[in-house]
Amino acid sequence: MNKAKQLRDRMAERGLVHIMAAHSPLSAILAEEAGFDGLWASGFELSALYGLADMSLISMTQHLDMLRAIAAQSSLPIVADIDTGYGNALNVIHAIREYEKAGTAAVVIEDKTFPKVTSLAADGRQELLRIEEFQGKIEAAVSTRRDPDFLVIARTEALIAGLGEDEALKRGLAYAEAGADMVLIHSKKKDPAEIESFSRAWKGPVPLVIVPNAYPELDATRIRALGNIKMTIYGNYGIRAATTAMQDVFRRIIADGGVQNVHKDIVPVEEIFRLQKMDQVKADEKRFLR
Ligand code: SPV
Ligand code: MG
Repeated sequence: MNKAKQLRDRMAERGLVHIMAAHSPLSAILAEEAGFDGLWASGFELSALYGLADMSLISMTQHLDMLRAIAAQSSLPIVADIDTGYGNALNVIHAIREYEKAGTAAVVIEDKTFPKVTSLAADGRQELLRIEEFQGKIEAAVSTRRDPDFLVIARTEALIAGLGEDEALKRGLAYAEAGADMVLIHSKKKDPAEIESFSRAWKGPVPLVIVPNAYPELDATRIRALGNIKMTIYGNYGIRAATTAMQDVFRRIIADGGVQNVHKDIVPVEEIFRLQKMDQVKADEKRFLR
């Protein structure tokens, strides 16, 4: 089935979908096995994977290459984080064509100026586009998609930029009016009150998306109680989990002067073989190598 339809159907069926960040095909395989509804091709995670800050340094080509590699190893729908759309509305047209061809189910475009700066950094320079200009980018995305199920999600950074709830609501409504299928409201407050208040005040015609990176207490039960949030994106958990595990194991190997202790605490190589589908390789060997 087409992935965009799969994502829309899942949202209709479950009321709330859980989308896990993936920075590699392996992380995508693990997310699918764990039971997530979809994957977040996160700009933050891919930047971190390259050892770079999340500030428009990774090119669209790099992001698309990784997204295609992920799509080749997963049956889950992919929500692509295309940041600002790589420029103005004309760049958005090109991006939507390329991301849709790559098999993406949804894109998230944010209303910051290009080049962007990551949202969660303290004192980040957060400059927003004029509302009309961003509406043009949303309209460009909506009119470019070929599949009407392909989701265009407009992300407002008004709360991140410290402009307050009224501005965030105004922007969300303007973006829905421009044709966005959903509005992503982002916050870097440690307390979910800002998001809960926005959700209660939101009277727009489309549902909301959140990324509870900064306010982890807002769990699925509390999200569902709000009623209008239909997608939650776990935006940096994959790269943080991988970093936690590697930091721990690498430090222990140096401290222990060898791998004699850590080997018991990490997956055996057979588990990696399983994830690499070595069974299939073995079967193909038997069948075709003569
Ligand atoms: C990402 O994962 O790239 C995001 C979410 O956009 S955040 O980093 O919290 O802005
Ligand atoms: Mg991002």
